Amino acid sequence: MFSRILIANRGEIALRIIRAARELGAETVCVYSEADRDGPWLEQADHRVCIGPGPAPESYLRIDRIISAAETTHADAIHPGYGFLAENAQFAEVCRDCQIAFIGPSPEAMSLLGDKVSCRDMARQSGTPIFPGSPGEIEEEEEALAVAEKIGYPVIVKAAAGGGGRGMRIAHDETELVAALSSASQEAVAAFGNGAVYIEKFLERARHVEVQCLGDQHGNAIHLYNRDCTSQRRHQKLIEEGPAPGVPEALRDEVCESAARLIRAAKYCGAATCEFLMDGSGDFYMLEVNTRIQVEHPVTEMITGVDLVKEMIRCAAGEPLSLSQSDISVTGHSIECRVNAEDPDNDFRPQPGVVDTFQAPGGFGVRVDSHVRAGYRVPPNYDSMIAKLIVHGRDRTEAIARMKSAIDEFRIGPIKTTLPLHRRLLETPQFVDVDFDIHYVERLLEAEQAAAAK
Ligand code: MV4
Repeated sequence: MFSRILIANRGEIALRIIRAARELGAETVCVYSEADRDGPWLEQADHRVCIGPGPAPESYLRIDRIISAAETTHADAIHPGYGFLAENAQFAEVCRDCQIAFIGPSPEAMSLLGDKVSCRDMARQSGTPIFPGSPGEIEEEEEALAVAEKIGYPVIVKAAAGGGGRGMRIAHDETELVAALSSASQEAVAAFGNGAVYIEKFLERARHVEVQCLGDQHGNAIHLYNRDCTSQRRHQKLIEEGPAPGVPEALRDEVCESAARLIRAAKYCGAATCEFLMDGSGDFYMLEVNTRIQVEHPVTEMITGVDLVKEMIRCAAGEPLSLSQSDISVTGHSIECRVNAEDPDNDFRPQPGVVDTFQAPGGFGVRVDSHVRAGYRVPPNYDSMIAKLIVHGRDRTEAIARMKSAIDEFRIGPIKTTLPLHRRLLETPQFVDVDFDIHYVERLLEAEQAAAAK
């Protein structure tokens, strides 16, 4: 096991990693920016190193400063958390060159799955369902037109290096496709320095279902079932739950096993998530693979009892997975609400500033992952998530009731949060009846605004 783990992140995930490291007997080093000087999680770390000013490009994204901090504190491993450098293959490579273990996949596995064209190719070979589309990168306009003719419009042009909704264009006919190819490619060059694009059949209404996987350095890979993340706005997830409701068990197992095969084929070490869209007839199509621990990982921990962060640390240390596939089963249902310091009634305007009141709910089946306490100042520099409220129940009905009760118990002020929106979403017939798609939150917000304007 590692003796000292440097955490190249902040906030709730830094605290989550500290807890896992402690249980494994490893010390922790937190790097932090000047804006995070008073971060409550820093008190829980064994060591702290300031790595620069508040803006992330001058601190949490500075590979050189993070490596220096690891070297001066004699850390033997780095956990990147999510965001920042978590999916940066160059960072993973620099760690390896400096003989510091990167708690995550090898740079090769990260690049292979991070490039959507090579990932799609591997998925095809592993029997993971994907959208009909171009066999690889589109080289010529004629090829794109021929593929679109074959699969039928609408199609979506995506950047091979894209993700989270960037570098995508929808085309309904030939004219739109020609325009989409060049604009998607140009945007991809500007954003990722890689203009490669591919084409898929575009699915209008869908649910977002993802599969949690774990792999080790000994060729083992398992899945830990799925989560539904359909409740989102502008590619920001709001509510996640697991297991994904309304997926027949046989189909669920088939898709989850195909995801595990893909992770195994990539010789993947650590936690990975295979994202899928599910259409109205229950068919699945893989979108992309996230090569990091995800915000919503507690949902899976609650329904499987597996500590995903401890598992990824052990795997990076060369230990085999502590579980085989037959050890994994689902118990009950879990829901997570992301509590953001944003005003949902004011176009989600960020709410930086001091949190005077922070009284977290508790009780049976309630978990709060948060770095916040009363008196904490939310800095304006980073993403606005201040807490994750996670519940577990015997079934989905109990989990929804428990979440509503926990939201009512949660007191945060004077800043506005997304809690009231969560409370409303949990009562919509769309959510209750699992009759939703990736656009329902945005449609609901528009309807609410229209009603308020009258
Ligand atoms: C799609 C799609 C429909 N058809 N691909 C958005 C982010 C990136 N992960 C892929 N995305 C999509 N890909 C095909 N072939 C619709 C989306 C999409 C979406 C996917 C998941 C969650 C929210 C979304 C919101 C808008 C569009």
